[in-house]
Amino acid sequence: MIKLYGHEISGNCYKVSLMLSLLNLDYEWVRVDLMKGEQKSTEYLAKNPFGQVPLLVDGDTNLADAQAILIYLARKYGGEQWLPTEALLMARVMRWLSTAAGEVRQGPESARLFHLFGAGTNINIERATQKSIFILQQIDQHLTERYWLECDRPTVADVAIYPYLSLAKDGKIDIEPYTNILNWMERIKKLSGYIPMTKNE
Ligand SMILES: N[C@@H](CCC(=O)N[C@@H](CS)C(=O)NCC(=O)O)C(=O)O
Repeated sequence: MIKLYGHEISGNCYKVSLMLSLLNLDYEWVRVDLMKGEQKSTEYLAKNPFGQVPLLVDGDTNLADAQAILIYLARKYGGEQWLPTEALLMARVMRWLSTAAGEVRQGPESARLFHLFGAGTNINIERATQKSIFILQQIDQHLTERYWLECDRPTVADVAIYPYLSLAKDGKIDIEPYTNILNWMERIKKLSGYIPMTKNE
């Protein structure tokens, strides 16, 4: 059975558990206690030398990084639905995975980390807030005439971007002005197999 090593507070782990659930795949949740530093234990570093969650183990396959795991799951178990193979569509979907690991991480993800764990995180909260506003405006604008980030259906792009936007309030980022994002998040919540983040607790 697939194993997901993760922690319930992590939006990156939520990306993966959400994808697994949307694909209707059974998996075992293996809790890695980030507060106790279990991700830096010798045993865990042997599985993921980066010392981070999420980590997916599927048979002999051992894969770290939420975005990489989404690609793996979509291609291996999701057919064409979640990750198109046509050159331009695939590139457009991949662009959102980069945005998740780039602008969204520097914005809402960092703001959340700061407000959950405080100044010890060395995060510049003014900068993270500014970056949050920038990327929320961009995504809201992008969604003006779209139901999904790309294609005419949900893809890994939506799964990669959704978690930290839905958690933006933890970072004291006001999402209310972004009506297109709010409507898009409601559509995601209605997908068959959708689970809230708390399912990991
Ligand atoms: N690029 C990685 C980043 C993963 C990451 O930052 N994981 C955090 C939790 S969200 C973590 O493990 N932090 C603990 C640490 O770095 O010690 C991904 O997208 O999965």
